[in-house]
Amino acid sequence: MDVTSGIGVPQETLDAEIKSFFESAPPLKNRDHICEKLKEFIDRNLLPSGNGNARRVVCVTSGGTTVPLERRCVRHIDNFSSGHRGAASTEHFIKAGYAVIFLHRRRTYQPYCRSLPEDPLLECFEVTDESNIQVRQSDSEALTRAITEHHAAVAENLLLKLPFNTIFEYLQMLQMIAISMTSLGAQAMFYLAAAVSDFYVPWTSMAEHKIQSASGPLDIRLVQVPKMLSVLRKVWAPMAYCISFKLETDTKILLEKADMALKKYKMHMVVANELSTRKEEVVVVTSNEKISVCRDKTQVGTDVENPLIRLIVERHSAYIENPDL
Ligand code: PAZ
Repeated sequence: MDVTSGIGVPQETLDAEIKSFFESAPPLKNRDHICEKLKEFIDRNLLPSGNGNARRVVCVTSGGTTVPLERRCVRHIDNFSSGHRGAASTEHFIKAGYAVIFLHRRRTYQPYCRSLPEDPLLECFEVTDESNIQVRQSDSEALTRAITEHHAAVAENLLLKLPFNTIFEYLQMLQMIAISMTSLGAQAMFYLAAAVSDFYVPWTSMAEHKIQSASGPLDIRLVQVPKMLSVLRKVWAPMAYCISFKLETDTKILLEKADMALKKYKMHMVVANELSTRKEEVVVVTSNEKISVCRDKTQVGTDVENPLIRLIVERHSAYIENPDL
């Protein structure tokens, strides 16, 4: 019998690739600290909230993973993702009553800071005559709102921010988060908006030192990153509501690819988006629908994540009521 993983690769091969990825990945430096923070965050949110139930917790992944070319990394392969989707979605999830584990690429967009200037420390403040520092009048409202909302989310245990850089860090942390969220059952959600590298250089075949240009043209063999979505669904977090994203630049293949991902990885929902219009429109693909979700262009300062998260919260509620549907 040909037992496949549902992604065209025999299950045994996939298991071996995943095992080898984790065994050969450089161990996370602060693993114990992350573990402790996760446990504390989940335990607090397991306590009954206002409605007598554990709070819903969503892991939002955000930004692009890097692929190091050297172990003592001087160069890496990167991608376009700014983390805007993840940061905006985190704010909307918190507003909807969720606690968010924000697994994000270091130095990408952060929740509550999207409307601030690029370098808020230098641009939002000015030095007064008395050599004191004060907030510029024009930035005062945005800064006050950002600080207040961020502090409230952290103080109420609704936001845990965990940064990553590399594909190795990202996948190890995703696994830790998924396993630590098991106790939440159907109250848990994964919203996988990060742009995850498809190819990488295995740690075992990676150069130790900076690659020298004197050696001539660079010839690197990139290996496919094992497809972790199916493991997330089947093994790490079988009860969680799982949403993945599909990005394409060719709109002709976008919906077909999203549909394939939905079926192959048994996602509950795939959000399809095209690179240049991703801030204006997305299409939510489920087993029996394709729903176009657009930013409300009649209002200033709105984003597409607002209606998108509203729809997702509705669907998650229905799933919690009946996970077998
Ligand atoms: O991070 P950002 O706001 O610039 O872009 C968001 C996005 C396009 C990375 C996200 O919506 C997405 O599609 N992520 C998955 C990409 C993929 O691997 O297909």
